[in-house]
Amino acid sequence: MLTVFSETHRLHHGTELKDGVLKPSFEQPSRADTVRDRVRQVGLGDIIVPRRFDRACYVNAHSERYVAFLETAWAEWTAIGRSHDALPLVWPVRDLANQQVPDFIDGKLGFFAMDAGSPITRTTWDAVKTSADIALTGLALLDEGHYSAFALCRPPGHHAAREYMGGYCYLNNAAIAAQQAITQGAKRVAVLDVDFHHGNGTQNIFYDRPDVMFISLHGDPAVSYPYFSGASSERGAGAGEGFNLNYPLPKNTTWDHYQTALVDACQQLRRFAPDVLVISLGVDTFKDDPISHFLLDSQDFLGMGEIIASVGVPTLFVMEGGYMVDEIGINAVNVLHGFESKTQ
Ligand code: SP5
Ligand code: ZN
Repeated sequence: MLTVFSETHRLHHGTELKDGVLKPSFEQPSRADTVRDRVRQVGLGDIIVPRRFDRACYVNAHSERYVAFLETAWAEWTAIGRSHDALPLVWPVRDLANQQVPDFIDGKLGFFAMDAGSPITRTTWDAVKTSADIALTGLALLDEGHYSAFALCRPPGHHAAREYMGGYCYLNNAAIAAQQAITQGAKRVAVLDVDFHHGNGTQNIFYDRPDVMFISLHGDPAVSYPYFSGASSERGAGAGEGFNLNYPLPKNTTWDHYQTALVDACQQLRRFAPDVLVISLGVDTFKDDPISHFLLDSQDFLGMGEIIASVGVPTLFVMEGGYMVDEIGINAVNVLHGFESKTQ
């Protein structure tokens, strides 16, 4: 399996508001480098650099004004003399229903963000668009006849919705790739999200769409970030009803219980019969992950890849979360090895 990777990810590393304190983000550059090192060490396949794509490819999954915000936020932030990372500090919740985009940068940050977990630094946008290009390059490899590819994206994407960033995410790499597949003529595409956290952004982008199925397995929102989405009652809207499936799982979920849900999800995917499957591959379900509370061990990730292979369609793996940096390479590459063991 080919891996798509770029050193450009290192341009992004900021702070996040964590337990009431501003600290360096868990989403750190060593994550992607560790996964790249493991890909090399085990000889998964060649590692290639991404191609460049037009910004129109991002605007297919996001709104024009949101992409424009990401492009200009740093300039607007520094124009008033600020030099530290840009973070929002006020949000348009419930009764604060003014849907006008504010003119001032502090208002824009709140309007286009869901939390204080996605800092914008001077060079964030370069890393963000390269990350989306990595996913788009991975999709191009499938178009060119590869049965699978690994888009080693960083920053991750699945919390980024049509019009907001959050949870370390800016552009939704998996959603951009899924939408590109549709734009290029696929009739049905599915996104399966195995990151510990609910893929609220991907759900948001495809919620009313019958041509893109979204399935997520994640920590129960009653006790897990992002708290405000991921219930099993969220099943899609309008023509998209029934094409959004959530599997919230309890604290301390082990592989035994997890794999039952995953097998069920893959049965749903086979019934949908997508032309392409995109996997939002987070490995923060690992037992020692510092911000999550499932109990998968490294061997279990092999099983995860084997079960995903049972869907039997061309598959693009897109890197999402996973913060136990020592193990993130082993766990992510185990999924890819498990998948290949059932497809070659
Ligand atoms: C892509 C991805 O995995 N994003 C995750 C974003 C999570 N952000 C907030 C997590 C807060 C968890 N707090 C737990 C504290 C444990 N000490
Ligand atoms: Zn996550």
